[in-house]
Amino acid sequence: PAATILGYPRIGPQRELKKAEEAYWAGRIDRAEFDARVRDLRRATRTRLAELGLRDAAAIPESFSLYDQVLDAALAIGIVPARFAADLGEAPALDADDLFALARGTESQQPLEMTKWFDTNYHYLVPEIGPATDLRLASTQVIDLHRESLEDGAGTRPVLVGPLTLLLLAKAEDGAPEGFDPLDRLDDAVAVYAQILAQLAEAGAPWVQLDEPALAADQRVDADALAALLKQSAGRLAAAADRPQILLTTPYGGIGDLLPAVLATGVEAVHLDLTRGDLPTAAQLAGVGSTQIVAGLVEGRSIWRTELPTAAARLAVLRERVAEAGGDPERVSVGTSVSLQHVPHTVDLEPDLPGDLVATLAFADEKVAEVVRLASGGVTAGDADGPRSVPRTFSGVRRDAVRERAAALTAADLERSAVAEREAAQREALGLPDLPTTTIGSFPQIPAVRRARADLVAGRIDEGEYRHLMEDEIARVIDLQEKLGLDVLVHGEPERNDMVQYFAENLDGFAVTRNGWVQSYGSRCTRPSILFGDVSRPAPITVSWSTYAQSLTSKPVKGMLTGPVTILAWSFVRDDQPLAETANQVALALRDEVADLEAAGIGIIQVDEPALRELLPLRADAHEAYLQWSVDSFRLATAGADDATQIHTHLCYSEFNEVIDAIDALNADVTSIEAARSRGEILEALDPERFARGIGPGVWDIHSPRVPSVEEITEILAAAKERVGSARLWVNPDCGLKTRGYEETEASLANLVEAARAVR
Ligand code: THG
Ligand code: ZN
Repeated sequence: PAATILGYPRIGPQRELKKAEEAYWAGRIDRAEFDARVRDLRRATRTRLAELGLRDAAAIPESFSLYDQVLDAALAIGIVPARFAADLGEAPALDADDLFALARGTESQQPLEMTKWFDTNYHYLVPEIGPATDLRLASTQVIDLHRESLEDGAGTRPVLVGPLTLLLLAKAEDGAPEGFDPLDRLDDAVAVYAQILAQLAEAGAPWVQLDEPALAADQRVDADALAALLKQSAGRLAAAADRPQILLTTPYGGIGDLLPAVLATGVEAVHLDLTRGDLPTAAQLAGVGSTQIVAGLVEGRSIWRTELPTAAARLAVLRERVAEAGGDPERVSVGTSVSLQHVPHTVDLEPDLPGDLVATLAFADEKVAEVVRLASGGVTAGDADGPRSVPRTFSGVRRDAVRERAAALTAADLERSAVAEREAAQREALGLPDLPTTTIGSFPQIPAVRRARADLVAGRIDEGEYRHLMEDEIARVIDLQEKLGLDVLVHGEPERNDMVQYFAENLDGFAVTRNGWVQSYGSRCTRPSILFGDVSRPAPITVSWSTYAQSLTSKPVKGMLTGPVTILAWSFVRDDQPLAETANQVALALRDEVADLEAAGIGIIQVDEPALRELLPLRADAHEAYLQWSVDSFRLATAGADDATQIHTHLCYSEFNEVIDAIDALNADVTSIEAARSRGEILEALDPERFARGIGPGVWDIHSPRVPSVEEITEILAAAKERVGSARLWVNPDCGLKTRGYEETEASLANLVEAARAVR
């Protein structure tokens, strides 16, 4: 059968895209140079994929995007908010500069909102649409890319986010009438897609890929409505005469009983995610006819090597079922479950990883090779119920001591004393004023700190010198906070590159990569750590930094840890045991760190869980089980603390209301949350009957360099105090300050302290 993938990393093996963009934005290169560089990157990608075995050009998705694939599709059909009218060029020639204006904002306009793409760590830009949005072919990028590909002799397969997913992910433009739903514009959107398809056909594209991942997640409309919407979108596009053949993909999960509706649209090929989703039954395949099925058997979002015999056996079962349903088993091809954009380029760039770990890894290039091998038919089928990834059996994967400790846990290990007892003990131990002021943890990372870390990695300075430099920075940050008059201080985290990677580097069971960059949004990337084995803590991690900071001041210094759920969410995690088990191992390591911090005299310990909401499953029926283990792992990490030790947590993003009961169940003493962009809703949710804990709704939106005035913060605090009372209200910014500059940080914190005093 044929082989294909859904998409490939856009960033480039050496982060060429990021470098070109940041150089262009900073004015270091001009538009012509920028265009040339990104074209070279696309060309290299096409060549690479052909070399890896995708010989038929139409099997290579043209999945390049300058910033985000959702933004590309929105721009293609003219979903451009009216507020940007004055900032953009003329359709149909909206170009890279227009795209960057929407993505990054302009002098007068905030950028489009960014939010998580399904249950991944990728973030997309939320299209804003209203009843009057002029839907039209506004950007010809997808057609231009196809022409470019043909010029280079390739003729790859154009890719677009499909109309249904695009509108399900969009939000109503500000000022849209009450009750307007972006889906109200589906007919208009489909009409523009039809034009694009016609132009692609004219340009010579034999295939187009339309991604409809929304089918794999619960939506605001039910399954019957989704089936009808599919008919109205893909069905109408398939009915058009003038078009390439359509491959409709359904990544990020199973679509269950929606399959018949997908097959009924009349598209030529349908992709299924068979890693998250089950193999379809013959009954579900009843309408398959001559439709090609792309079997997404190679997990595109993990970095584990596929157990090919299992995949081959599942492929064989699928082909039998297709035949049973009256289809042609020869028309089943092999693909990835999702785009490979969520994994790094290649394991070949990782010379430091141990060989036995490497033998279990497959990044994007290696996944492509797996797809090609499976499709070649050269893999002997094993057991269809066998392991989905190559088992990891080398030393360090199983540690008996870790397993014995986890097995001995009881419910009591998750419990602390009653809140009132803790409150009394903490009041006595900490002696804090009403409305205590604090920060979330990190202070701006100045160039000298980044340089010191680079010097350490390169061997230009030794550990001792590095520690000195960091301690100097900590002393500076403590001094600054004392001058500002903050009540609870932090050490500022200069020693951390990334709040997850730092712990991964200091725990057993993890490996870190040298070049394993994955796009987070736009030009920004992270390097997720690899959690491959049982997790334990060989030695205290943060204690010496926190105690050093505490030695410099009589004010309490908060210990700063990253919680188990976030450590999992932002790493590549082993798939050979339930996430809950892995989370508990991480939690136990953190529990020891909490105990050591406490023993060393640190009276307040913050355990951040910014990703708690991120791992929430796409299907509502899986929420409860997730919230159970995720909350339990946080409790396991923190419940060993004495009554007098105050446990804080911090959650980023504002989808606070969706998980407020889970946040309550974390049983932390104080919770700080992002609130700047959703103040009203957050205050509404902070019903003291429902959430009776210390709470710090952020008073300063740290995502912007704007300095909030004393009056502004005072007003916010007064309203919050009205709602939650002065005994439980904390005063803090929205999030960590790592990405901010010192100028606005000092000014904003000074205003924050003054406002807190005024409200007290
Ligand atoms: N750490 C990790 N994962 C995350 C975040 C994080 N996922 C969600 C969220 N935060 C994503 N946000 C960002 C914000 C900034 C950057 C990346 C993700 C960023 N990255 C640097 C870059 O691309 O230049 C590289 C940082 C580095 O050198 O490590 O700016 O906080 N794990
Ligand atoms: Zn945050």
